[in-house]
Amino acid sequence: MDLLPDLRVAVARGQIEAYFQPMVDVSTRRIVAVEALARWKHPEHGLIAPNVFIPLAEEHGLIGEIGAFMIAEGCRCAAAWNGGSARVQVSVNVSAAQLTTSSLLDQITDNLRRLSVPDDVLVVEITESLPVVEIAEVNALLNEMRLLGVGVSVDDYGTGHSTAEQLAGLPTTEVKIDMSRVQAATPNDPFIRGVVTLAHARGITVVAEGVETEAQLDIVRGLGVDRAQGYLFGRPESESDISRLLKNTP
Ligand code: G
Ligand code: MN
Repeated sequence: MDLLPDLRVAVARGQIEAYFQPMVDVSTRRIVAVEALARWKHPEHGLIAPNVFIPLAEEHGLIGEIGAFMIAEGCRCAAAWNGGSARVQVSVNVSAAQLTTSSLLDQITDNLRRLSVPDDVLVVEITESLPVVEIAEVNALLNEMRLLGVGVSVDDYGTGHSTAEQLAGLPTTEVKIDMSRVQAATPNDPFIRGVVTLAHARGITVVAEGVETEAQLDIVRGLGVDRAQGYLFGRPESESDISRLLKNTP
């Protein structure tokens, strides 16, 4: 099935939507953040997962447009959910291709200002290991984001793409341990313990991804992980469903 021609029109026709998955504080189980995840509602094939269409978009130069849409949606919802004293962080995934284009910082700045999103609400999640030549450039960009109050999260940590330098060398505020590591974790898990020690020494928040059971939650809590995300707490939901969930959170 060749999805590329369809993908080219999908953004323009509003077939790509932002869904949001909760992240909770492991001790209180309250929602403290949500991750924006792209969903493609294809008119014939139904819901198409991002792991199918994001690589396609990256390969064919469509990621810039989808990325800009996700940033705009993330900021719009961040503004809506952070009126008054409410605080919920909103994380948006940013691919390496977006990081090395010059407009990313402008897009983020414009959205944050226009919508008056409070500081420390928006977080960008980055994943790929970058070629050494680009590290300095990306580092400068991420430092500028930090100056805007935007958080920097290292995603899928422990999959082989990620390295300790990403925690130590980049202006990281959060690290998300990949679900493969979380679901295989033991109560004394040396990898997770190591990440927590390294992260906490630098004031970095640790998130466990893919928590599906109470047993997994107990293990990561015991290892000192701060936040958890996964089906135990909720799947990615539409804006209206997440809005309702947040309204009912004490
Ligand atoms: O790469 P990243 O960590 O941003 O991807 C998050 C993806 O993981 C989403 O597509 C989401 O649907 C999926 N996901 C989130 N929580 C769980 C979980 O508890 N179990 C499984 N199997 N998948 C999950
Ligand atoms: Mn992510």
